[in-house]
Amino acid sequence: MSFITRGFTGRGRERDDRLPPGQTLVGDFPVLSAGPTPDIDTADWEFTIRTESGAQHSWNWDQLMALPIEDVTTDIHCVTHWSKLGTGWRGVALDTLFEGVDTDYAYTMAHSYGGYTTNVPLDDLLDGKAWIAFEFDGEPLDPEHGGPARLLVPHLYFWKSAKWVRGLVMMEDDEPGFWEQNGYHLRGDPWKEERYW
Ligand SMILES: Nc1nc2c(c(=O)[nH]1)N[C@H]1C(S)=C(S)[C@@H](COP(=O)(O)O)O[C@H]1N2
Ligand SMILES: [Mo]
Repeated sequence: MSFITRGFTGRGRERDDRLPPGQTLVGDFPVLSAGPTPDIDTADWEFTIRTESGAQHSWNWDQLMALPIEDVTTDIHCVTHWSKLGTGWRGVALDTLFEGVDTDYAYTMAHSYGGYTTNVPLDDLLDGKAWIAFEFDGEPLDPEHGGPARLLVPHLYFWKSAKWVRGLVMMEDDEPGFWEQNGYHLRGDPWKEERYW
């Protein structure tokens, strides 16, 4: 029986089935930023969804805080092969923000303070799959991790989770954002290892 016991207790060799292919667990929270960390006061913060009609739906910080707030526990996966399991966030679901938005376009471009962009299909933002997150681990989101608020789209590689997010522009066609123009996959599903294209 000893070989069976060893098989079940040899944790070093076991692969957590929450870990997508090619990923490795980390305990810390690496910072990956393509540029400097912008300094954004919540008093100046605004988030805007712009549609094909030219309509702009905007929320300032107080308006965001007045919306239904959700606690989210989720795994995150960076294309550079690190994953964290069971991370805790607090934010507002994109479903809530899109409630009053009328659009026929199926794609979005997320824009950040500082100029970062990333494209995300609208389907990947709705049905409880994405949030504007402003707390991590029970604390206000660190500026280096995207504070005061970032997009959180945990079922896609983490480059889709735009830090310092300031808005979404609806797009008729899928167009590449910053990393996608530099070779990252247009969608980025970690379970299909959609890393590069
Ligand atoms: N605005 C902005 N958002 C960004 C990035 C960035 O450089 N700028 N990097 C992306 C990448 S590649 C990753 S892996 C995650 C890293 O988030 P973290 O620094 O909180 O770990 O943020 C994503 N969002
Ligand atoms: Mo990344």
